[in-house]
Amino acid sequence: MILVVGHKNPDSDSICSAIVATELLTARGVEAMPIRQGEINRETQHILDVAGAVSPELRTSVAGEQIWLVDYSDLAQAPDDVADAEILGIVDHHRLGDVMTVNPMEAWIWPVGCTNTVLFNMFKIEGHEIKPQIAKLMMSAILSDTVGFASPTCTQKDKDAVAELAQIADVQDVDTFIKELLIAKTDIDGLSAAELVEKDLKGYPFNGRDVVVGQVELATLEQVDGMIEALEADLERRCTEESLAFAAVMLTDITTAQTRLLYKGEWAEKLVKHEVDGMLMMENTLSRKKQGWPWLQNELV
Ligand SMILES: [Mn+2]
Repeated sequence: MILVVGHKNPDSDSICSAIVATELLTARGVEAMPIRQGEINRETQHILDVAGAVSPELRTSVAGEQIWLVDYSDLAQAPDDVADAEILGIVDHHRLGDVMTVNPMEAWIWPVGCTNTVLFNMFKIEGHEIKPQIAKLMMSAILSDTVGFASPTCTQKDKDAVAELAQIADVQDVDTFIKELLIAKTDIDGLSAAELVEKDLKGYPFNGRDVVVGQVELATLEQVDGMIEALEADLERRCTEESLAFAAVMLTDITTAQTRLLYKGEWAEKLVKHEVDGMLMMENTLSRKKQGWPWLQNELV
């Protein structure tokens, strides 16, 4: 039995790709099961509901198991006891991380907008049928990761995949499908400051220290107007409690690609020069992977 596991603090791609990769392994005749390392967010729940799919089981220990990693290859995002598991496969669309394997393994890592775009092509290469429900999960994940094709991470391969998957899933009106997905993505009603920071928080080891960068995707920055102080206090708390050198959260208006960066920690002073009227605005910044984090790495060295 192979366990297919997405990254910590799972986003929609991480959950959908665990289910889809399990489907692929099953089509190969291999016994597999999707698992998740954290709670399902609102957008992912919307996707599971629309597809009529069940959530993977919550499981954070993989010691003694054979596993596939989907949507990451960084130790920091893997289960804590991943060193005691055997990694047999990786499907991902991020930079190559630092996981190590004992035996040769299967790695599918493409510079595209979503892990599900890689999985879609694996289905095609291997000639497996894609069921409508699986197609719905795949196209939802691609549209989520590429923010409805708007992200600079989006490639022609992502667009081609969605065009074909929409037909299989019998989704006639892709624009409405995207709109409903983005409404679920930007729904932060009732979430506390800590929950917002945690929502899509990623840890990065950097220059021998630990850094975290979260991202909250919004329909308008006004959604967090009354929460700035509480969000900053939460970043401060994380720095103290987890000895972080830097903690930040990108507040991204996905309609204008404008991001406000809130940040705290020992290294925070390196960024102050970019503030205007006490605010650090990153223009034309939708993607943490391709824009936010590369810029921060330059500034934090
Ligand atoms: Mn992804």
